[in-house]
Amino acid sequence: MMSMIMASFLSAALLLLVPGILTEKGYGKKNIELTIVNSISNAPNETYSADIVFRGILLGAMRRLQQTNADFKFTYTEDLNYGPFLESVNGVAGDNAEHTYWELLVQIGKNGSVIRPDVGIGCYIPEPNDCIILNFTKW
Ligand code: B12
Ligand SMILES: *[C@@H]1O[C@H](CO)[C@@H](O)[C@H](O)[C@H]1NC(C)=O
Ligand SMILES: *[C@@H]1O[C@H](CO)[C@@H](O)[C@H](O)[C@H]1NC(C)=O
Ligand SMILES: *[C@@H]1O[C@H](CO)[C@@H](O)[C@H](O)[C@H]1NC(C)=O
Repeated sequence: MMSMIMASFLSAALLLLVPGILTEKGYGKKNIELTIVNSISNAPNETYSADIVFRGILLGAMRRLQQTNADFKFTYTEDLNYGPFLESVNGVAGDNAEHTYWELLVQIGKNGSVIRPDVGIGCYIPEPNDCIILNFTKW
C-alpha cells in the first residue's frame, strides 16, 4: 500500500518534471549558420545551416553537417595540448610554408559583431543563431 502511494507520488512528480526538463533552455536541436570565406582566393562564400544540440561543441555540428551534406568536408589534426586543429575545408588546406590557415570567427546573432574565439573548434560552444565564419587567411 505504502509503496503504491510512493509510486504514484513519484510518477506524478516525474510528470511535473519531464516537461520542464524537455523545455529547459532548448532541449533538442537548434540551428547555427556556417559560412566558408576564402579571403585569399576570393572564391565566393558558401553558407550552410547546421544543427547544434544544447551546449554542444562546434566540432560536433561540423561532423553532423559533414555526414548529412556531401558538399561540406573538413579535416583536422589532433594537437597534444589544444585538441582539434582545423586543417582543411572543402579541399582547401592551410599550409605552414605559405602561412595560411583556417581562422575561426563568430558573428554573434544576425547583425552582430564578429569575434575571434580564443579556443578552437573542439572547445567552442556556439549559441543558437550564431554565424560561424571559417576564414581562410594568412598569419
Ligand atoms: C602561433 C600560434 C598560432 C598560429 C600557428 C602557426 C604555426 N604553424 O606556427 C596560427 C595563426 C595558425 C594559430 C591559429 C589559431 N590559434 Co593559435 N596560437 C599560436 C601561439 C601564439 C603560439 C603557438 C606556438 O608557436 N607555440 C610554440 C610551438 C613550438 O609549440 P607547438 O605545440 O608546436 O605549437 C603549435 C600549436 O600551438 C598549434 N596551434 C596554434 N594555435 C592553435 C589553436 C588550436 C585550437 C590548436 C588545436 C592548435 C594550435 O600550432 C603550433 C605550431 O604547429 C599560441 C599562444 C602561445 N603563446 O602559446 C596560440 C594559441 C595556441 N592559439 C589559440 C587559438 C584559439 C587559435 C585559433 C583557434 C584562433 C582562431 N579563432 O582562429 C586558431 C586555430 C584555428 C584552427 N585552424 O583550428 C589559443 C588556443 C587556446 C585553446 N585552449 O584552444 C592560443 C593558446 C592563444 C590564445 N588565444 O590563448 N595559432
Ligand atoms: C563573405 O562573408 C563575409 C563574412 O560574413 C562577409 O564579410 C563578406 O562580405 C562576404 N563576401 C561576399 C562576396 O558575400
Ligand atoms: C542588417 O544589416 C543589413 C545591412 O547593413 C541591413 O540592410 C538590415 O536591415 C539589418 N538587419 C537588421 C535586422 O538589423
Ligand atoms: C578574414 O581575414 C582577412 C585577413 O586577415 C580579414 O581582412 C577579414 O576581415 C577576415 N574575414 C572576416 C569575415 O572577418
